Amino acid sequence: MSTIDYSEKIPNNVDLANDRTLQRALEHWQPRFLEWWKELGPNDFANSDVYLRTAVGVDAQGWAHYGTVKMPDYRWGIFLADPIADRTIGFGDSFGQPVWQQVPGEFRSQFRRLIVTQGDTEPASVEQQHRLGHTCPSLYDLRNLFQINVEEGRHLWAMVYILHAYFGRDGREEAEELLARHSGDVDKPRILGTFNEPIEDWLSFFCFCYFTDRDGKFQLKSLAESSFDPLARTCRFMLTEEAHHMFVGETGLGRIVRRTLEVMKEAASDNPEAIRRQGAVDLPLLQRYLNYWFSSSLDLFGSEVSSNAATTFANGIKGRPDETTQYQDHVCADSSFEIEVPDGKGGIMKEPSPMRNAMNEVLRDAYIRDCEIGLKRWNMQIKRAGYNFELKLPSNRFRRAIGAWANIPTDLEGRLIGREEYDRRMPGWLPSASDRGYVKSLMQRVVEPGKMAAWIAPPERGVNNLPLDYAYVQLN
Ligand code: BYC
Repeated sequence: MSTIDYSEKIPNNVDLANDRTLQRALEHWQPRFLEWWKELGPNDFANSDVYLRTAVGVDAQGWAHYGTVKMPDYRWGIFLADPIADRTIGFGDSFGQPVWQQVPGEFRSQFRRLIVTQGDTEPASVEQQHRLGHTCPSLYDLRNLFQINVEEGRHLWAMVYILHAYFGRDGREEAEELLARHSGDVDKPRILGTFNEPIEDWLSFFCFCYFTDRDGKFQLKSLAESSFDPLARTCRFMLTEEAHHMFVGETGLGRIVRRTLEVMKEAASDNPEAIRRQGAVDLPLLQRYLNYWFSSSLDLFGSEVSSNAATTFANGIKGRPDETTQYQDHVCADSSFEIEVPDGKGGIMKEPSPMRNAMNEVLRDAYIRDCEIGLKRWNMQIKRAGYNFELKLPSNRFRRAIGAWANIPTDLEGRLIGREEYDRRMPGWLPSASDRGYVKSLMQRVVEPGKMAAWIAPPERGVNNLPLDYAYVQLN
């Protein structure tokens, strides 16, 4: 097992000290990263002491150390999961051959495109969440936000390491660009749509962690199958950290549902107005936020039929999550996959696509099934409380901006409708200006240890077995 060298300026388990050129290049990038963090990270809290976990090893047990840190002093480092001895290529045309320790020249630009896209999302999310700390519902939540922020910063380091170590001058230039594009910037936006959407309230934040970080899980799992072993190992370790981000999303939304149900019981009403008078999030409002973030996150998988996806699969660049255990056919040269597309006459038709071209859709299908799990749990809570309201994921055809369904008006069930009806009904499907205004009004900061905002129930337990009223952040 490799250990992490913390005496180095950049903690790492990649023996950076023995590659002076690479070390110098990364040490040159490091102050730029810190400047970016200062400008667009949660820097209004630079002097706060935050109870954070820091990676200290890469094995499943005991990989993290918990302690109080000021965020600018967080040790962002480069950690790759341990190599798997004699690992072979798990899919595509080179199936069964030894994995690569260097990027084959002919696949260089395809690899670079995916690594840059992955890398771009990490700082984007920190930028999106830049000001959330000011309206935290509790110190526990504030700490979780900061934990996520520092780890997304570390995930940026993970991709920058790969770019610097394996892509020469192009890689160094791309690493600079990762700090030059900004979420929502009109001239230099982030690459993928969702990462340019503002996250101005905690309901959006929890939806983002639930839906968008889950895309991260699926994409990282696919890249963890890559034939380029350093990329696969980097992504494997990133997944360890990613799990917490989805936990924050799922428990955050679950706690909102729990609090709403308490208020519904107290008010003896499920009328949204009555719930809002008590300062909670009515369930139809929550549903509209789910509609928004789920439909946006679906686009992150790309087009249903994609030549990029076919090429990256064939070339062993990007596989499917759990490729080895979940699938029998790892080559997919002759199989096909049925895709639903608009028939051009106002209906829907099924069309077979070569399996390799349909890989984005295969991933999106698996993602949707994974998203259902939380909804089942919350619906169970609602049912147990005696209400027959059901939270639902909208159809994967609803409000798409990428792929076969881009700009095709459908209702939440995915039925094709006219543009006029679509525009008219949209305010009932997505958060309206008044919904957002109401949610904004709830965002009052609560920073007394153990106290929660009125719109969210406390979590079941604190962080790392600490009590809930522990001062997870000392604001100083
Ligand atoms: N918005 O053939 P197509 C995470 C572009 S999240 C804007 O349809 P392809 C995280 C596409 O780039 C995981 N543009 O799709 C979560 C391409 O442009 P170029 C991030 C989009 O290439 C929370 C063109 O459309 N990781 O980690 O098969 C917090 C045609 O593309 C969008 C990855 O995404 C969109 N939604 O697949 C922090 C993994 N969708 O190149 C972090 C790496 C597509 O022609 N990326 N386009 O200019 C990939 O695997 C692929 O690039 C995609 C797209 C799956 C994104």
